[in-house]
Amino acid sequence: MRVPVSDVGLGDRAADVLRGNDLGSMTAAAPRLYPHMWSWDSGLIAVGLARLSVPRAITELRTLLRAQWATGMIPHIVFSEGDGYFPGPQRWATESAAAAPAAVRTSGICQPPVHALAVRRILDAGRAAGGADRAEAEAFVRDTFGAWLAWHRWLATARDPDGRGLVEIHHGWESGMDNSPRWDQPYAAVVPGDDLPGFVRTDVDHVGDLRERPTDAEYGRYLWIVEQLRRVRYDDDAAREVVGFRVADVFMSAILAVASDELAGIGDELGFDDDAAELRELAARFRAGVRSTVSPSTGLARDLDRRSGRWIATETVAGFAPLFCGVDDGSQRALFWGERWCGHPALAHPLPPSVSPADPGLRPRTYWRGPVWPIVSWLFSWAFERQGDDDGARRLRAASLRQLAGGDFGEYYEPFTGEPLGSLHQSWTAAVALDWLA
Ligand code: 9WN
Repeated sequence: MRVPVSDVGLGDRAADVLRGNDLGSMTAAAPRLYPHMWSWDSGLIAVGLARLSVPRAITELRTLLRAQWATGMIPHIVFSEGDGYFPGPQRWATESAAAAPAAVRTSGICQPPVHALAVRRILDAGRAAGGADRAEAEAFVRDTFGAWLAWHRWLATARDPDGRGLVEIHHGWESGMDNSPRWDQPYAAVVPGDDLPGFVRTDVDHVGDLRERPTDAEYGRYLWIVEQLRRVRYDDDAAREVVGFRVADVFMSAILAVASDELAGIGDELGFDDDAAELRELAARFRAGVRSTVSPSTGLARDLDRRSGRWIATETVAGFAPLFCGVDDGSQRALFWGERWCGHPALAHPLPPSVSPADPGLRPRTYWRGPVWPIVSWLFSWAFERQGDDDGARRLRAASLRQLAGGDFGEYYEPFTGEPLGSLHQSWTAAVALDWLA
């Protein structure tokens, strides 16, 4: 039986996880499975680090920005010196890309833009602490504002070329929800070529139960897209022409909307009025895009397969994108807490699983096909708090702290038993726990 640790002990253990995964100027996403820096992990890790050390949180994001591409893209992986992860820098071969940074090895795709949430947290934590922390946080925000703006601008142009307010992704990895049922339809059209170079997976060495990870067939498609992008040297325009996977990701679009609002608020404080106005327009455009995807029959938001022109209607947590970015008329909030979602009687904790517990296709141990991801719960609790729904935020926080009470900081959790799955000591899980405990 799992012995719950107290909240005080939980905070200490979360801090230990972040210290244990600290590589100096970056935090590994997990000790063995993910020995490098991941983009959206680093944003959420910085949220947690801001509760421990403002300078260390700043270092995390400065490291990430050193990997930013000349186009503005922030790559999804910044490679450390460590190995044991596939695909590593040799397979990505981004040195062929004109826009890649010279001094840092990175992947060639991106992930959701949560970073402005962390920048805000760092600024607030620095101001609350005062003294040197305050000065360092304010200098950091001033120095890096332009880089975050360039990142948002890149998403709003290269990834929304026709201005419809939906971010287009070129790989399931870009969504951060790699093998979600959301991507089954577009991936079905991705057929790896005979000339796909061979590969040996390493992820399966680090997870005891192979059901918890994507299948080999899924990996073949993942690697084929990397190959397509590598062959056009990760050029944005060429990528849109050749890539076999082009999907408007509704949840990433919602994240871009709220993150743009956060950055606009910072822009106001810095006196960058034009930039703040541009970011607010961008937020409004992506909110309208998110709203345009809602299915009249289910009330959930949908992704759009840009290659086939078809809507992708799945009952996944991403369907709550409107609730997350504040364009809900109240019906999504009711659905979220209702029996098809957090109120489902079989759940171990009233938290949103990656797939509806009422969907017979839910696979309770398989990665983004059913488990509860604490970082997703955190994103909703952050959004609820920002919207003034203190009760909703408090409920998610309380249930999540009960879920994490064993102190393992799992990557994801079995929704019906509460068992931690995937990697243990996952950095971003520890980080969001620290934020909830603060
Ligand atoms: C591929 C690091 C990352 C997260 C993603 C999660 C998983 C990688 C993988 O791990 O993806 O990017 O190899 O499975 O799906 O959200 O950022 O924690």
